[in-house]
Amino acid sequence: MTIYDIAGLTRGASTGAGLGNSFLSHIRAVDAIFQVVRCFDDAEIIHVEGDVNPTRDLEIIREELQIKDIEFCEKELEAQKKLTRRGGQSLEVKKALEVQSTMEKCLQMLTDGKDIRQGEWSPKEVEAINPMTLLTAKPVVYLVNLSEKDYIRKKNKHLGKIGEWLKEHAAGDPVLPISICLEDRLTRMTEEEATAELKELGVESALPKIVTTMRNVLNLISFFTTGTDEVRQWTIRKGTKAPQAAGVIHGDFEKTFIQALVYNFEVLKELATEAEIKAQGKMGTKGKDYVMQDGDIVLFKAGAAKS
Ligand SMILES: Nc1nc2c(ncn2[C@@H]2O[C@H](COP(=O)(O)OP(=O)(O)OP(=O)(O)O)[C@@H](O)[C@H]2O)c(=O)[nH]1
Ligand SMILES: [Mg+2]
Repeated sequence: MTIYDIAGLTRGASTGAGLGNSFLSHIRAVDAIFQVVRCFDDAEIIHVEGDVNPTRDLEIIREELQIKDIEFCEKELEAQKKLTRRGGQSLEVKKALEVQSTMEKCLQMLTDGKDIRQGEWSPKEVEAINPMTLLTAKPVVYLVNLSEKDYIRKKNKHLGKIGEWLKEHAAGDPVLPISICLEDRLTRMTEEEATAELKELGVESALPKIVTTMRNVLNLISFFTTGTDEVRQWTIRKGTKAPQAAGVIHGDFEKTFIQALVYNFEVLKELATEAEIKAQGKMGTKGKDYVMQDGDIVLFKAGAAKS
């Protein structure tokens, strides 16, 4: 997972204010968004809007992204209308009519203040929407940035309002608390120091949860390969079959895939050793149609590459 820091998305950005439209190409290029929401008070850290007000900030970002998506959809609608104006029954025209009605539906949602990811879309509509890389179609994980004190006591005066806002505008999107101050301090410590500090404060770092939440949102899962001296983690999409998973390790393995020996980490946790797993018949031989599961530990058998 690669995380980019996107700067300059403030009120009016969609029309060129602040760093203006440069944020746009950056957000268009990503698969999903972490949106950091400021909830900490600190008079030294001046907020562009003058005060700390998380729901107003959420509202600004929502509007800026929606304004951009409205522009994209209007452009696309015009392009499709040019194709359908001539009329006729050709496949091209039929397709254009479908895209046209999907764009109209998108525009209706956006002008109603709703994000595209909140809509119910048929497979045909998804086909029309996907290539547009609309900003509000991307999954979002909200990160509520608290002061250390609030993170530790799990309380903040804005949380109630944020919860209401998310329920109305971002139902189903994950939201996680974080204290960037604390995480920042931890990164400056050795692993032992950080562990001791967290134990002392009685909290956990938010980062592992943040990473697994984003992987979930992106439908990413892990499988592992083991050798005598190392264990490696590999990332694939949910639904990936064994040969394609093997191909992540080496392109040739996909082409020459024979079978996979598989057991799951959950089973390993229970039975502790590979020998015990074998003894209990929990190691499976899987063919090319096997759908990989999160936490699979795999040995792929592949033939020699054909030349
Ligand atoms: N006190 C305190 N300061 C913080 C916290 N999180 C960030 N800051 C500070 O806030 C300032 C602004 O943080 P940035 O990360 O640059 O903010 P940003 O939202 O990314 O700003 P842009 O990139 O300009 O859009 C920095 O000086 C940070 O050190 C926090 O939890 N507490
Ligand atoms: Mg920044």
